[in-house]
Amino acid sequence: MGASLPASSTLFVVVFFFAINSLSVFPEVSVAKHAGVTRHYKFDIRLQNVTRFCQSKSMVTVNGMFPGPQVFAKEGDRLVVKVVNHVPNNISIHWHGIRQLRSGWFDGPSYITQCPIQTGQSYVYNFTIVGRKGTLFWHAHISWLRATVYGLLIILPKRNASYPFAKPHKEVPIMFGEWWNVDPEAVISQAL
Ligand SMILES: [Cu+2]
Repeated sequence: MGASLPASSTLFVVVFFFAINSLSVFPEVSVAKHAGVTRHYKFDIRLQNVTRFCQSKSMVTVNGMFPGPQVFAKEGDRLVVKVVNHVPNNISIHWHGIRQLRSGWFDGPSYITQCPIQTGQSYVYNFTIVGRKGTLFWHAHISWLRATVYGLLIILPKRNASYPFAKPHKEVPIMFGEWWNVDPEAVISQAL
């Protein structure tokens, strides 16, 4: 990268608004035998030019979005996420906070539960959400790609199940992240 190191980073807050009862946010679903449904997502890992704080740079993203797309499910649903790697870096995606019961190979950490997804390759994560509800997140789990590759994983209560508190009129997820003026991968390479 042409920019000088070390990087200056700026903390910023991303706030998303969405109506909890808006079914339009849900992706196409297919009915499964178990209580939940199967929800399909596609993550295209690709480079995208992003501008924040008057600085522009090319970064690794999911579907060209920074932060990445929100994933919605209900407790008991199955998530099927096809990840296609279009960038030079190896990558994997960790589903942070999900209990991988008999599906450990879909947990996501590169070189721990799976080989990373190589350039031009794809991998399908396929797991059921058990014993979790609330706002979790997903992120890249190799080197420092997690600096730009992350997004929310919002798990609503099962159908006909209640919230563990009064049902909110509206939810406002807040995600914290950092902005790096240079490529974090270049920073870690220099540090190593
Ligand atoms: Cu994680």
